This record gives sequence, structure tokens and C-alpha cells, in this order.
Amino acid sequence: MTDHQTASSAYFKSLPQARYEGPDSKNDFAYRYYDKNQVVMGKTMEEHLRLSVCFWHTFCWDGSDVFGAGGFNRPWHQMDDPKAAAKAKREAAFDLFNLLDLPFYSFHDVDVMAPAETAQEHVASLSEAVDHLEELMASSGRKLLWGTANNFSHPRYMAGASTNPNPEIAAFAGLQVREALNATHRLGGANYVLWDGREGYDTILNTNIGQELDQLGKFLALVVEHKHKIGFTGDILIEPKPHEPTKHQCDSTVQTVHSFLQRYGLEGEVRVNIEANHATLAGLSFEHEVDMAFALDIFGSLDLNRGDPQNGWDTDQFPNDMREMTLMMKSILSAGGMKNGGMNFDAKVRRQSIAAEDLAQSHIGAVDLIARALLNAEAMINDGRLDQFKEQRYAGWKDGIGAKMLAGSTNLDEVADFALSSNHAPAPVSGRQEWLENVVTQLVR
Ligand code: XUL
Ligand code: CO
Repeated sequence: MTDHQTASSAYFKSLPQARYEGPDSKNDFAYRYYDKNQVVMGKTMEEHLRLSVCFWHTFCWDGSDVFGAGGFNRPWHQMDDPKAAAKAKREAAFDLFNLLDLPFYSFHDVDVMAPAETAQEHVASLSEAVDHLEELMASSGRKLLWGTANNFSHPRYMAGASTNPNPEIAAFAGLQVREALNATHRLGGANYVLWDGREGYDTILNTNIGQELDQLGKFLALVVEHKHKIGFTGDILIEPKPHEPTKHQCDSTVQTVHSFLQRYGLEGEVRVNIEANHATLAGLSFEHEVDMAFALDIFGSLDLNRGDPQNGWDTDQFPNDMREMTLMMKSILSAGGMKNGGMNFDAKVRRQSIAAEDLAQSHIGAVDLIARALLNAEAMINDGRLDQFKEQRYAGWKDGIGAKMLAGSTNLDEVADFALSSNHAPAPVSGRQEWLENVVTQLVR
């Protein structure tokens, strides 16, 4: 990858190249644990983690929040010509991808193109951006983890995209998805994501929820059909989130997405992109959502970030919890590792972190966290105590009446008669939670 690197914009020019220097390095731009070529359980770290930098938080956001204006003053935010600004932003983005030496990136259509108002302008502007992205990818060797359409920011989507009461707006959303999916296909993207930010309601008083679910289900079927029509071999992913910006979002959690896919006959066609902060917003843990996705066989990819436990919204901070990341990595390794998916930093620096180096160091720290979590997870698997405990806890279901119940080859009379004939009170055993937590503490470094 390093052979292809190009550096064209001035913004990151004063920053050094990030590379692996080992745990004792004193360099703030060095990786201490992420050695992309280090082999862990048969694959390099780079292949395991498939790390990705996102366009939106890192290059599009100007630092504004609902109470105040942006203070980042990135050069591409200061330019008057929107086309030149979009081009400068794309160039700066690839400079950071190269500086970090991570294999993947992700984008929404509107992140990479000059703003457009009409449908025709949208198509032309995105197409110009994709031509340029193709060149930047060829010269840098960076790859696309996923593309997506932003069907939530423009005011036309205030009442939803595919779930809008006005089908003309749903059609506009269809245009954006077709163009973004075609672009993702052309750029060799590994996945295509749909985050349905406005597909929900602010008040049930004005919402026909049954009809909106049908609109969303039928729309998703069109996306899947188009994927096959153009021969896109990546996965289509839905990104669950319970609320924000809407009060209620249709695809709240991994489990609700799974039920939704079953209802609309899309099982086997669509997987999930799980975001840590969306899980916690739903009152769930990241590990829960990851385990649930593997259990339901819809695991796709990950958006890495974290919330702030003291405030309840999607703060999209860079991850920093080794225990959480280790348990998540353990689930991934135990399930056979990443396939098309990867780990996308859907994370942003804080509003006061206005320097170019903040953009680099936020990623470098999080990359090291994940690399260390991978090593911890490997140690957990080799240690074996956690897996053995679970295995032995369910051993009774391997034969006898347990196996029959699981196979669905018995009836309630037989089950009840088994209890009667054995005629003893089955004894509870310890779940050993504290001991299990001790084992985790011993193995998280
Ligand atoms: C919003 C969110 C999005 C998706 C892509 O909370 O996570 O950035 O990842 O649309
Ligand atoms: Co996300």
C-alpha cells in the first residue's frame, strides 16, 4: 500500500507518516500495537480489522453544533467555488487515509460531491466526484468499505425518505440510492449501507406506521433487486438505530431489523452494519448487538465509536474502552472473522479539537485500541476458559430430551412425562458471573 502513496493537499503536510514503532515508541503519530503485517490467528492485522475512515465526521463536519458555528476552518470549508472545495476535500481526505495507512474509507454521496439541488444536478455532481475518487483510489491503493446515500439531511426528507407520505420524495430517495449504489459498485466497494435516519416518526399522531413499514420494506426490495441487476457482489447492510433524529426509528436494533427482513422476504439478502453508540442508545451493549447478529446470521460490518455514559445521545466519540472492544473482537474471531465487513470509524473529534493533528491522533489511538483488543481476543481464545465454561453450561442439550426439544422432534406430553418419570427436582447451578468477569479482567491488557 505504501508504494502508491501520494500527497497533494497542504492541510496534513506537516504531520508525519503513521507507522508501527512498537509499544515503547514515544512518537504521538506512531502505532504501538497496530502492525498491519503482524499475523494473528492466520491473518494479518490489516486483513482482520479492515479499518476504515469516514468522510462525513472527518472532512465534512465544520465543528458546528446546535448552539454554535463551526470553528474547524479547514481550507476546503473556506473556498467560494463549491466544485473546487469538494475536490480539495477529496484530496485532503486521501492525504489522511495515506498518512494513517488504513486500507478503507466510507462516504455518503453528498459528502464527496459539490452540493446539488435538482435530481439532474445531483447525478452530474456525484458522477464528477466519483471520477475523481476513482483516480485517487488508483494512485493511493485505498479501497472503499462502503458507500451510502444521505437520505436524511436535505429538508425534502424531513418526513422521511422511502417512508415519506409523498411518493415523489420516495422516488428522489430511489434516485439517490441508485446513483450511490452504482457509484459504490463502480468503485469496487465491499458493501452498500442504508442508515434510515428519517424512516420513523416524530409523532404517531401523523404517522400510519403499518403503511410506512410497507413503504420501507418494498423500497428495500427494490434496492436488493438493483444490486443483482448491476451485479454488485458486496453486501447490502442496514444500520440499526433506535432514535435520533426521529423519536422512533423503524429499524431500532439488530433483532428488529431481522424481523423486518423476515416480514418482507429479504432474509439472506441484507445484513447489518452495527454501530456501538446506536447499541447503547437502544439500551443494549455493543457486544450484545454483535453476538445477536451472528446468532441470527445477519452480521455484516461495524461502525466503531462510543457514547458518553453521562449524556444520552449519539456523541460519536472515538472508542477507548479496551474491555468493550476486546469482547467485541472475541465475538468476531469466534464467529470466524470479518468477511465483506470491516471496522469503520464513525467517530468525530470534539468541537474544541480544531487542529489537523487531532484528526490524525484520534484515529491513531483508536486503531491501536482495536489492534490491542485483537491480541486480547486471541489470548482469550487460546486461554479457553470462557469458551469451555459456555460449552459445558449447555452440554445437557446435546442428547436426550434436550436434543429432542431443540430438534423439534418431541411434544409437550413427552417433555412433561420425562419430568414425571425422572421424578427429581433438578438443581440450579452457579452462573459464575463474578468468576467470568475475573477471567476477562485477567485477559484484558
Ligand atoms: C448516523 C450514522 C450514519 C451512518 C451512515 O448516526 O451512524 O453516519 O453510519 O449514514
Ligand atoms: Co454509523
